[in-house]
Amino acid sequence: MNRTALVTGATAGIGEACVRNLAAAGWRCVATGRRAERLEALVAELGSDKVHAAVFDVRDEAARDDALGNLPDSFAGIDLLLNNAGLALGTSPAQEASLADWTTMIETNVTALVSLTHKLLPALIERKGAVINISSVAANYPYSGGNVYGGTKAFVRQFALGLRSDLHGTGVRVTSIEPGMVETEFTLVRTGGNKEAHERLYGGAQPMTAGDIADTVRWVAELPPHLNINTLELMPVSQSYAGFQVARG
Ligand code: NDP
Ligand code: 8X3
Repeated sequence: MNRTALVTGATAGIGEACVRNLAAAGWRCVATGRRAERLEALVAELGSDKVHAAVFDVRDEAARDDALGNLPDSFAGIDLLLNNAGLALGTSPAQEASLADWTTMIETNVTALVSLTHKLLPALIERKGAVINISSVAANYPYSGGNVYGGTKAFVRQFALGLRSDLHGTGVRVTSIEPGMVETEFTLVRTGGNKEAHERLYGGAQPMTAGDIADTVRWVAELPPHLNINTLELMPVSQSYAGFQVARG
């Protein structure tokens, strides 16, 4: 097997687990993120023949183009774009939320994802490759404090479905994966490093692991070429839907 994946947000959580999983299955991985030391540690651990570190902020198109324009030959043909880099910032209701946080989420989860996908589409079409977007259950079920984060993830899901229509007949596969609660650095990032909030959310809940999502990503990526998973939503057994709210008075 001689395929290459570009995994955004590979310095932690789901992206890092996907690189480990795909590399173990024989994929080459271009692992991206801002924290160079973490990417270098992955390369040192998994081997420079399997993993190439591309350090950039996904919002910085010039840095991205520089990093991706200088890939070693063996990593240059991308067969799978895994759009994973993303974040939530804040849990406040919209009327108390920070506009700067909203802008950061939109720029990272939406604008950068769209831009990278646009850049890679011609090559993906040429190679009959695949795009996997990491959306979220927050795309499908609104919750208080989810406001713009949920909005960005709904975009990520709908963009995948639209791409699938546009790419009809090209052989390129597109999937939206929509996980519920996964224990990663996500809540630390969302709360500005609040370890208690992290413990409160995941403690005793048996959340999904990043490895669970990586297994799913690899399964989707390695399906026979005539099969496309359009959307795939998954949750831990301990998580389910809540009811509607009613304000009285
Ligand atoms: P982590 O915080 O553990 O990892 C996030 C990754 O995204 C890091 O590698 C980080 O790299 C990268 N990233 C964030 N901002 C940027 C940026 N501006 N430029 C480059 N890379 C960036 O969280 P998860 O692994 O949980 O999150 C991965 C994806 O999964 C996200 O899109 C998230 O929305 C989604 N998701 C998460 C769920 C969960 O419960 N954890 C559930 C559903 C979806 P670095 O900081 O080094 O740049
Ligand atoms: C992350 C899952 O439920 O915290 O996308 O929004 S949730």
